[in-house]
Amino acid sequence: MRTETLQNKRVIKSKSNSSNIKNSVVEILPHLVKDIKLAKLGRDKIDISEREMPGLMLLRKKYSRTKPLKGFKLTGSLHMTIETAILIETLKDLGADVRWASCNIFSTQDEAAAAIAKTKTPVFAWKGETLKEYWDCTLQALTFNGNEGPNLIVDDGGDATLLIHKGYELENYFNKKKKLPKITATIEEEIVIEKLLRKVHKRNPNHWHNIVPDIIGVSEETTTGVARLQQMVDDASLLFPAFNVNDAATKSKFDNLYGCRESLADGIKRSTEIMLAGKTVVVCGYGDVGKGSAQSMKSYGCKVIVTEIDPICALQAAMEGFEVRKLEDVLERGNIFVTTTGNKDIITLKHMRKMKDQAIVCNIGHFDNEIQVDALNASNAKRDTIKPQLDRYTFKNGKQIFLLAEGRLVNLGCATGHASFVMSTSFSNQVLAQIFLAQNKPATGMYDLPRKLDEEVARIHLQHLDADLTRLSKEQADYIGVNVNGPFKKDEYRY
Ligand code: NAD
Ligand code: RBV
Repeated sequence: MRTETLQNKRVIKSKSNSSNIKNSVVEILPHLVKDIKLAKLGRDKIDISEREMPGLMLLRKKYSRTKPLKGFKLTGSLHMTIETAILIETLKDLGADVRWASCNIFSTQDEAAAAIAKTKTPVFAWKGETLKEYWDCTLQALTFNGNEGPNLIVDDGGDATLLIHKGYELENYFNKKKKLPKITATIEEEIVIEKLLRKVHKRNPNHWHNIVPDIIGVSEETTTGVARLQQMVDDASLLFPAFNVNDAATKSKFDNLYGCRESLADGIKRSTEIMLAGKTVVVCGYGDVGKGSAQSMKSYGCKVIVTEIDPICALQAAMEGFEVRKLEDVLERGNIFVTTTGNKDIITLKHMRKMKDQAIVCNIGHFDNEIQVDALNASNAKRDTIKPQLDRYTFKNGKQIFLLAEGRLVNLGCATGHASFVMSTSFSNQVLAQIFLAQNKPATGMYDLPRKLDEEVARIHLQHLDADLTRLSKEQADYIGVNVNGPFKKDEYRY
């Protein structure tokens, strides 16, 4: 019923009908967005943000004539924000045939999606999707002409890649056993995926085997997505090449760090309007995102406590002056708790029960399983939704805590994610990765951006900040054993 109402509002049905495409696995739709009338607002914001994305604009200038992505069908599964709209238009400018979905149910900026839909690019995303809608949108983005797949994928967190691999696995099972396995999953999202794959199987029992041979590769945006890919490389289950965008220095050492340094506070403040100065903030994890988050909170005048499992990161935190503690020992001290680990069950129901009254709990890692939200919802705590993405839970003893964005990444769920400039560095790497895949069609495996290109991305963005770079003399270059034009560091250098 809910889907019906939402669809009536959102869907602009095309004249074409799924029944006229043989073995179509989706209904043929031009797009699914919240409100196409938001397109003008989206376009205005895109125009403004383009000025802050010099990397993408330069790549357009450099490649829009030669069109290295021409003839390639490209699926994106990445937060449908204003920055992503500019990435999409860059990929289109380079010749790609693009379809897009968001990689999170709360991260779409509806005005950005509308502006993209208005250009007749099939985009399937709105803020506040259900899990079923989310996976239907992912399938829509992955399906060209009713039953074809993409050649190239831009993934963030690996959901598009996961759907393909799960679908392929299910077909393998069916081909071997001549029947589909029973759904044994207990997690809601896994059940949704299993049901969707069975629907696809009914429509076309060979769909995923048909599309996989045409996939040239995926470029992955984030730490957690890369970890998922690495596991597939390790167990030899990866079906196509993968490009690790996250570990480009101009991605993780900027977006994860400086991006979160600004967008974490944005998410917390837009949602709760809390005064940060003087509060005690517990940051779980001190990797790139944790470092940015801790620095951010410190700069507002918060007392910051860090939890870590890695002694190197813990030592870094301690030497930055942060108190390093176990979460169990600071539950009654923290006013705000932020998870940044990419790991699961960091904040458990037991932890939340012990927190002080009015504590704020949020996550900025990619997935929502860092906080035990399901257990909290299943507990006897009473949930009041104050507004979308802000819930207050009252425990039996009267103590209350606030949960932001239902445990999903707070900067994109409660605000609009990172600012455009830092996304320009990330997305320049995405575009370079896509060109690399299209031009080289490498063998299955994981690939990194050459350091030289990483330096190029940085160079473009330096100009925008009016920074003057010093040039090495030939003698100096020879003395430290590098080329005057770079690369300036060895591949192992960590920045
Ligand atoms: P990272 O690997 O650099 O850092 C994660 C840190 O968490 C590590 O230092 C690890 O030792 C620590 N950790 C793991 N388990 C822990 C535990 N039980 N307790 C305490 N610490 C623990 O990863 P990253 O690049 O900082 O990314 C972290 C997460 O944020 C990932 O899911 C990533 O995809 C996501 N991310 C989100 C955004 C955003 O805009 N919201 C931006 C970039 C990355
Ligand atoms: N991220 N995207 C945005 N404004 O579009 N903000 C953050 C945006 C990405 C970021 O690159 C990170 O790795 C990923 O979201 C986590 O899902």
